[in-house]
Amino acid sequence: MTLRRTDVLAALKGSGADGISGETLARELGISRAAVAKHVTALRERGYGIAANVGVGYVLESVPDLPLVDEVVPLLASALWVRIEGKDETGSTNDDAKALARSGTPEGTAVLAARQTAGRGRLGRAWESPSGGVYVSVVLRPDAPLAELTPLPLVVSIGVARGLESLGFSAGLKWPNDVWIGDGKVAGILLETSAEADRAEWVVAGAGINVHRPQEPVPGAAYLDDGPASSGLPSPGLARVAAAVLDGISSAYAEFGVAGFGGLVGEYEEHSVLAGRSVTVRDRSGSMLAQGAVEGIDPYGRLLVEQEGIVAAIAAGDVTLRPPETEAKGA
Ligand code: BT5
Repeated sequence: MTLRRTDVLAALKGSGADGISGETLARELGISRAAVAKHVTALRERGYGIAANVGVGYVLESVPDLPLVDEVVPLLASALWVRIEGKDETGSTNDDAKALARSGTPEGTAVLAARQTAGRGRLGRAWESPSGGVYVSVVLRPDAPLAELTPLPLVVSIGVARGLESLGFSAGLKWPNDVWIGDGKVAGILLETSAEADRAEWVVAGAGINVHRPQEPVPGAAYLDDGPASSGLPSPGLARVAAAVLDGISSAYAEFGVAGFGGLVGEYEEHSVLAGRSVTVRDRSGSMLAQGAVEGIDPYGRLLVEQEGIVAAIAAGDVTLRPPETEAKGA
């Protein structure tokens, strides 16, 4: 959104139910009345409800429930976020953030979208990205050897979980990169990195968060809308979710920078939905890496699975929970 449009919006918000005349707006912002009218039209096109009342002027009546930059930025507490781009629709915010990263955008750049047409998960899988969710990708430039960055997806997951907890939700973590609410996946995280020699040039971390339950929900998915009913909280708007998640990522990333994953592994384990569970872990081709009981996570972010008295430390893979009856039989 252009600066002037942002200024018009801020003035409308500031005037509240009293409203503000086009003439006053034009004078205060040093622009023509025609320019004011143009910005008001553009804001309406973005979903803002703005009435034009005779004798009063413009009155802001409603703000759209969208992760718009102008709604998210005022809610952010962290100073990490120096540049935020917003889109109604895009292919993948990870692709947009990667393009910005390649062109030298600073650490702390974020790209937000209200929906994606080609949202991606890991290993070429799709991420369903209809309206009603938050899709955000951030550019990080960690100053560390690549080998130390393997736990970064777990760090970002902790950040997303912190964000959701700050809104009153109880979030669980499923290794390596899922955030759960109850029995379902509410958010997924996708990291993509470019390295030179053994140092990361940039890392793009994308998170998709399900907020409003769509008409065709993804099987096995959770939506934040489902959570508050039991907790008595109102469903948060998309801008609040986006800001909370960005601030959560920033806080976990800052701690990772100071103390490494060793400082966060306890928090990961406390939230792990896999603790003590019987699981099967497969690699990208579907071959089984391990089957057994989850012992925990090590300080490198690897999943520890005990099978027949031997503990395997697994750096990457897909985990399926074995049904409780299988666990009981195996026990
Ligand atoms: C992930 O992959 O969970 C990473 C998802 C990352 C999405 C964000 S959105 C912003 C940024 N831009 C992108 O293009 N991507 C990132 P993975 O662990 O591979 O899980 C993918 C699987 O989750 C799919 O195969 C489905 O089974 C399931 N799935 C797809 N859409 C879902 C949704 N909206 N909610 C829950 N599960 C979903």
